[in-house]
Amino acid sequence: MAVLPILTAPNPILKSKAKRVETVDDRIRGLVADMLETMYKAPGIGLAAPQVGVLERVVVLDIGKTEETRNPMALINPEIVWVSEADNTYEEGCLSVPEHYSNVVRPAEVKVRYLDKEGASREFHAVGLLATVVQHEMDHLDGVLFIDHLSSLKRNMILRKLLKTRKEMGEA
Ligand code: K1U
Ligand code: ZN
Repeated sequence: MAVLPILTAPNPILKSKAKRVETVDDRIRGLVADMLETMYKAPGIGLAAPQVGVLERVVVLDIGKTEETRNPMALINPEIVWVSEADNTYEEGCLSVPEHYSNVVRPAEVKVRYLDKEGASREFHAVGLLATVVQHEMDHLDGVLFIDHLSSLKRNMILRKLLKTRKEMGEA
């Protein structure tokens, strides 16, 4: 297992659409293991493959609060098959948009169909924080960041700040 570097915005990979996984094999299971290790190390409660530079439709999640209550989930080719009419607002963060947080409105509940690590088709019903995080991670698979849900004024302000920080750190 390995901790992978997490890409930060602006980066064209984070704006690209990820491809469906054709076969759930040891390569994908290895990617899932590396993504979970990377997510726990960050720390984060979700991670999508494009955030580690892999344009494939793979997501990991764990909203457990402590190591004792860990509940890692891996979703391969996830699809939202139902959304609630009611919305929920949550102040979101993103490991690819470090140190910025904003309210985002999304459906309060969703039903998600996905392949598990053995390639079996499964579904789950998500509410509350889990519903927010799974939608946030699935956006990453389509090249959408939480800042894309904000006004262009707010989004550009955040992107400018990220570029400034990157320059100050000598990375650009
Ligand atoms: O970058 C990501 O996609 C992960 C992101 C997931 C997320 C968080 C909140 C709302 C929507 C999506 C994060 O994990 S940011 C870090 C974070 O929220 C957190 C970190 C440690 C403990 C608890 C929360
Ligand atoms: Zn994110």
